[in-house]
Amino acid sequence: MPADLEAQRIVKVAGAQLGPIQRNDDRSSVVERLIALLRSAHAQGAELVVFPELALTTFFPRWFIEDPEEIDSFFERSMPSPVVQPLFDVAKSLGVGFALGYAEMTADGHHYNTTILVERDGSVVGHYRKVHVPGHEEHEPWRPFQHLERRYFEPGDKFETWDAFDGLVGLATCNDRRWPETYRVHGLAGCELLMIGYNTPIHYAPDPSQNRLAGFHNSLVMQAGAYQNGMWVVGVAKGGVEEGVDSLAESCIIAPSGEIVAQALTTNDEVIVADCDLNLCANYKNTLFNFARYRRPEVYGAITDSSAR
Ligand code: CDT
Repeated sequence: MPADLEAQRIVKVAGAQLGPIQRNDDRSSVVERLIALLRSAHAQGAELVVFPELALTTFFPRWFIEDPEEIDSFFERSMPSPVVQPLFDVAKSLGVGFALGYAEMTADGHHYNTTILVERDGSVVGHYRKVHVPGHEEHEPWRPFQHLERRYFEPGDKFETWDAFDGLVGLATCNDRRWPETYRVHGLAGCELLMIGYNTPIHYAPDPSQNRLAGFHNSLVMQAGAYQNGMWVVGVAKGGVEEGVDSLAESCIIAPSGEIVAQALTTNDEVIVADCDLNLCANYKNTLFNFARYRRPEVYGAITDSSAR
């Protein structure tokens, strides 16, 4: 159908970047910040607000914590948990949907780095559990700070694309954005809008020569992923200096052309918005990146299998 005869599908999306959350900041004060960001996004016309990864607490994997109770204190046993309920209530009353990253502890004791997606009417669209869990499992005292995600979180086992917000949408989390498979799996499912929260320390201890490239790599991977799959990508940081660790901000909204159409200017709490025209995805999905017509899975399917050499 010619584009001008199609129903318009323009979703105004906000990226709600967070500045640092210090360890002593109590969770209700963080929820107040989230609500203020959501209200500001709504005042700018947004109907979907994307919050960062692990948006309720400081980024606790930077510490080696031995006491299981202390570790579990960073996790939510239900969502909404009582302290987060006001965010759900305000969002529903304003008719605004949102994606919120948090540490999830299931009833049977599993731990995940999870994001929940909530529709404008307050219904839960789905949960996503981070697939690519970076960092290390054991205490490595040589580092200036730890990255113990692999100690505290189990990996999730699937990407999903949901019918929501007038289109096909998906979630990914931080390190996932560096992996082309994240975008391609969503792209193959027709995803039109991928939401990604992140916490990215600028110092990368295993190879500090990468430090100066933190911002470059951030936009490189998300812009390429958007373009090569004809989808909108919304990348939202928790940035700034948190417990002495400087983290990348630079939240941005990227069009299916690969162009950045909105970008945060600060390292603090900040809202960015863009009109995401979901019909624009077809310009790419039906031309250069018409997967059905041009992909050659019979040639390279095998090299995506880790058993292949
Ligand atoms: N949170 C997260 O996944 N951060 C990683 C840091 C690099 S791996 C130690 C990232 O990919 O941004």
